[in-house]
Amino acid sequence: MTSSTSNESDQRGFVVVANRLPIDRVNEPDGTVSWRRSPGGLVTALEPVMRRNNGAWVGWAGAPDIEVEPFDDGGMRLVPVPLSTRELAEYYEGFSNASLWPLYHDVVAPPVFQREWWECYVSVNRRFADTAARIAADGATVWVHDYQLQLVPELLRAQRPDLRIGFFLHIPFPPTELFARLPWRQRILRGLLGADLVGFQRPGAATNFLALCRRLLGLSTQRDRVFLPDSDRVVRARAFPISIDVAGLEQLARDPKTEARAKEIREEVGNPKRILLGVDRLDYTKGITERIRAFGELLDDGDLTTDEAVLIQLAVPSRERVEQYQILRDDVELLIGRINGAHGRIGQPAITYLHNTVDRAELAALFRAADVMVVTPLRDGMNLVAKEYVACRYDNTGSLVLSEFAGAADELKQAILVNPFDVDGLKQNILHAIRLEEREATRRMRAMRRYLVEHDVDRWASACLNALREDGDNARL
Ligand code: ADQ
Repeated sequence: MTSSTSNESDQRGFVVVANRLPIDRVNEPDGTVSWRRSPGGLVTALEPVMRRNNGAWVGWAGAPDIEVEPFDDGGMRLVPVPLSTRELAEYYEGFSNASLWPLYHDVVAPPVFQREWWECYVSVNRRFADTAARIAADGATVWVHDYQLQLVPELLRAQRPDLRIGFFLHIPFPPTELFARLPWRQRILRGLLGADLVGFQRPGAATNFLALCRRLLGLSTQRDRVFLPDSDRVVRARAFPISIDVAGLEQLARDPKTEARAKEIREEVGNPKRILLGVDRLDYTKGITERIRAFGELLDDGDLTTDEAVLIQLAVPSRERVEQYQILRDDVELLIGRINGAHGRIGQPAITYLHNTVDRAELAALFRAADVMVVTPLRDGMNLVAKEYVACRYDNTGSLVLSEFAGAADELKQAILVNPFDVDGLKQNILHAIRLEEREATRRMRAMRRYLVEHDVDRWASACLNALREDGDNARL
């Protein structure tokens, strides 16, 4: 990793702008500072494109109140955007995660609107746009990511009309009646319309966006196009469902060390007939309490015993300073405590719960150990965990219980689809998955795997970038 200050020659032809850099700044116990690569899917997907195009990544370095000079890492230029403690509280925890996040996820928690948070969101978005404008070469492609940066496309275009700008939203885009609650609704739409191409996870999200452009901005649209008469531009809005590094994960799953660890996990939880698994960020959109309640009721009703099935629930700590997340953690832990108190035995809890991050190898071993993967979000842009489970089931075994409110349900059609708001239905379907005939489980898994192998994250990135390139050729009216 080399460090140097930014100058004219550092300009790049391909720039990714995201809230976080693909690496984290870590304070080591001995007082030194190091950088750790975060193994996220986005980095994996973009790495080849980054290398080919000598790309740059603009994002926050993960620690407040520090200024870090741009530096090179593995063929990528990393350009940190500083955030103060106050900005972290107002732009990130406030407007992004307490206003937009719940609003965009069907208000499964009530969104909070505060004018100071909005002001801070605007000024931080401006800083990201200014940084991208400095680093982008003439005519460069700039790809902006996610709900934290929805104003960046417009702010960037105002300074750099020569750029080709794409935007991708990783979370759902809400229906018109919900989006209309947002006090700054027109500003957000105009922010997004600064892009040439706005990408969503599901076709329904693109439809919502097009309807809002008509209704709130009075713009005319035709199929996936929005016409902007003032600037003579056309913006396209389309779905590009994101995916994972299927081959890489499958390779890890096939590793004999992974299989040995999977066997060990089965023994550690008492060798039940079936292991159920939940893996999520600890977030109220993921339907964790609904899933655990359903499992607990199956035990209470006597429909299930812990000899037949136990649940392993992994929950990555998330947004721990936001109040809703603290409440959720208490609810989940209370519920698990009650169920384990009633149904666990010494050395064999009904639910094994980890509030922790695990590495990729351990995650793959868990996916290999699990007979039934239970993915029950109340609303989710895509849900990569569902795809990761399928990628690891190379022997076509195992069942996936999947919420119809996850984007992944559009593609993984042979999953056992559930409505997580319907506790009885959820219980029946979990039981159905546990007792599914092997032939039927194999038929479903084979079909899902066939689809997934064809639709991996490379294909997603190429589809987005090719569409953006095409748009560049006919963006003018
Ligand atoms: P997230 O809401 O974070 O992503 P998801 O798509 O499920 O949700 O991705 C979570 C990632 O974290 C997965 O790769 C998973 O393996 C990993 N993970 C979860 N628990 C873990 C643990 N305990 N230890 C280690 N890793 C863990 C947002 C949107 C989604 C969308 C993605 C990508 O909310 O809908 O699919 O972006 O666009």
